Amino acid sequence: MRKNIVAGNWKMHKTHTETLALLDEILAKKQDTPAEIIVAPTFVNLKAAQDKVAGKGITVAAQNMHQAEGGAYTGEIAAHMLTDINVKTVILGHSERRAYFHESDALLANKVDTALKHEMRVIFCFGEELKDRQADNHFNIVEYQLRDGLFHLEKKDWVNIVLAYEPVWAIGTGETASPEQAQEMHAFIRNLVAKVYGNEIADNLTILYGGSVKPDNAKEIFSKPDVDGGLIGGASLKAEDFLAIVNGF
Ligand code: G2H
Repeated sequence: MRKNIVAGNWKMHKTHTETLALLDEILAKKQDTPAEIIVAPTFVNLKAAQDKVAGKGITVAAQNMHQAEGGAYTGEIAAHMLTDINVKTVILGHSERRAYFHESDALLANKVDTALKHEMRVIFCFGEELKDRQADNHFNIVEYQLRDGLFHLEKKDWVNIVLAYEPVWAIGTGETASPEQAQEMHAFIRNLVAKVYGNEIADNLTILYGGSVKPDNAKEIFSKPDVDGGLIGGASLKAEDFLAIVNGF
């Protein structure tokens, strides 16, 4: 059965105090939902966040991790450091990591392997830039990102993969893909996975949409048959907005 997920990517926002306050508010106001709720605070706040929400129906994820097992990599975080504090979900390949930190598809394939080796779940982000869409090249770009980042995996690995399609032109810009554009790409992605891995894996795969999802557009986007939830940036920073999006299911 395919799972619905709403994940808040808090990016480089929220101090320790603010993180705990936001989680208190989310915990106090959240209603029953069929969707899994995930929040991804910054590294320094992961342990406190995990301790606060443990057993309360919210999953904590990391926004990134290093591909090595450990060692002399100043400023980096290894998978076992995350799992040691019970953080078992990691966002990889966000377009900001690809653009500002030069993360390539090959590097991301390594990171995915490391995460899976540590039995973590990966939220794998990808999506085309505006120039690609304008050149009508968006399906090709997405296909390459998936082939190079994920299609070396074995069938058994897919149980720990969640996809997040995030068209770069819609991230933090206020510009959202229309529900029809999101559905069109999500259906393309699911078909592609089905061609390579078979229908069962494709049907059970959760594919999130990300890029300026807000309370007023979430419900319509989530109503599309191949959109299984969202990865939310700006609108996940206020409990009220985030929960309104969660209630889109
Ligand atoms: C895309 C998204 C969350 P926003 O980056 O990953 O951010 O909702 O602010 O566009």
